[in-house]
Amino acid sequence: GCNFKSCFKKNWLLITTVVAVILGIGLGVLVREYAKLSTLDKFYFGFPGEILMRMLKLIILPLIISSMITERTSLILPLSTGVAALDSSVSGKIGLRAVVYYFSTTIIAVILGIVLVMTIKPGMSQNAADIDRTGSTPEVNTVDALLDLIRNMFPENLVQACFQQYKTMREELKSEPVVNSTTMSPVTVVMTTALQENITKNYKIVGLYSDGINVLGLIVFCLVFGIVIGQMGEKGRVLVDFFDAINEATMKIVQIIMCYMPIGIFFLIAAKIIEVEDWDIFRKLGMYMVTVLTGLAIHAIVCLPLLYFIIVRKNPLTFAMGMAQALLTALMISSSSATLPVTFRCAEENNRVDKRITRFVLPVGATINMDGTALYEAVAAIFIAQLNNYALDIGQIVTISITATAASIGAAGVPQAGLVTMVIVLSAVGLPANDVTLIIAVDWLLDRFRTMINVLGDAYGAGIVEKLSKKELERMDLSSGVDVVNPF
Ligand code: DAS
Repeated sequence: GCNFKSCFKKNWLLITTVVAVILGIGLGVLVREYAKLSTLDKFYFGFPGEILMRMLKLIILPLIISSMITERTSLILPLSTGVAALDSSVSGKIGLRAVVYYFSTTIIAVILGIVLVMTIKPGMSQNAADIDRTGSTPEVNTVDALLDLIRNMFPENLVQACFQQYKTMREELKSEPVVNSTTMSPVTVVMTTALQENITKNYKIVGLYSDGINVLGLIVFCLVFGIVIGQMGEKGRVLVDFFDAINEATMKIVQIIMCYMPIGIFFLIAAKIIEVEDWDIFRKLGMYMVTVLTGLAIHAIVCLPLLYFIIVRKNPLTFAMGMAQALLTALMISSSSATLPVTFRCAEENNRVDKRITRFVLPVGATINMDGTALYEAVAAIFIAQLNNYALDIGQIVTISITATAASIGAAGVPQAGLVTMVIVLSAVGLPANDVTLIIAVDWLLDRFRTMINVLGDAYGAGIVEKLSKKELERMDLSSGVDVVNPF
């Protein structure tokens, strides 16, 4: 059940956050009206907020490494040990179906979010003058962008991957006549021509590495590393324990950062209000919330029910109604893990999903299947790009979808975990983490709705995997001689 003290603690943090947002706005407006601050003063004013941003960035590296390496715990261990009632070949099949479901629905959510944020364009200025500033993005073509994406998945140096990522930049060569046969010796003419043919279409590569963590490379390496040490048996044990401990420690540090969050938010928001020139930013923030909420609603009302109906052939609305109490709990406490007991009850008692399925699909889903979080992360990253007039190329958009998926898998099912892992998505494409201020201000609200969708996704997953596994389950019932109790 719900631990009283932890419930209180969660609410305490929520209350201070909301109060910090309100007080921050108030202080910002007051200072703006009555105190004439110099630019330097304004800069000092935001200092406690700057510290919050530094802490969030600091935690990225240990967070990616430990959460991705330990992800095998949720991906592989339940398949072998977690489901006691199932023999290993059956549990393997069910596990595979669940994982396919988790990934495909998360990808659908991410794509939905990207399509919405690119059509609604919440972060774009309506002001034509602003749009003109777009200009100087480096020339990269689609092929370059996609190749960079793959290159980044295979970093050649792990240490370097912690602070640099590969980025092709091309610069048009000056159209000066490079080959001049009247002044050059014939040998030089031949050599220069050969050289020039190596430089495709008068472009040369000017930059190979840029600042920013190679998030994609680290994710790929850590996932593989985690799976490998998980399968090494006795010998790998020490590493598994080691990274589990690091992961636990990292999560504790994240919690400490969360406690500082209200203070940081207070100053960040006050400073933001003091410095804004362009009040349009609040319209944009409103549009951003509308975009996220619309995406979550479409995913919950169209995508998931449709999938459920196509596969299970039962009324998805009845199923969703059966989950109502779990959904409401998720909305209230914004944590899929803490909602888990209620999710179980609703799925098993109201919707009569087989316990052998729910005991596997729901807890694993609560930690790795977060459709709402993935959608939100993709929308937030592209929103920040739009705010900065930062033109994203196709490779960066694919990077956002992959890292948003990974970040949702890596996020724990606790309040605002998605906010912390979002910094990962931003740094993957080199977006300024500072605009997170705006997003932090409204995250406590969006967190609730995305958690609700996370829980709904797990629940539909249980129904769908049960239907797909009907044969195995019936065969097991027959072979073990257990009476098949038909609930209907
Ligand atoms: N609130 C989390 C959850 O439990 C995830 C998140 O912060 O996005 O689902």
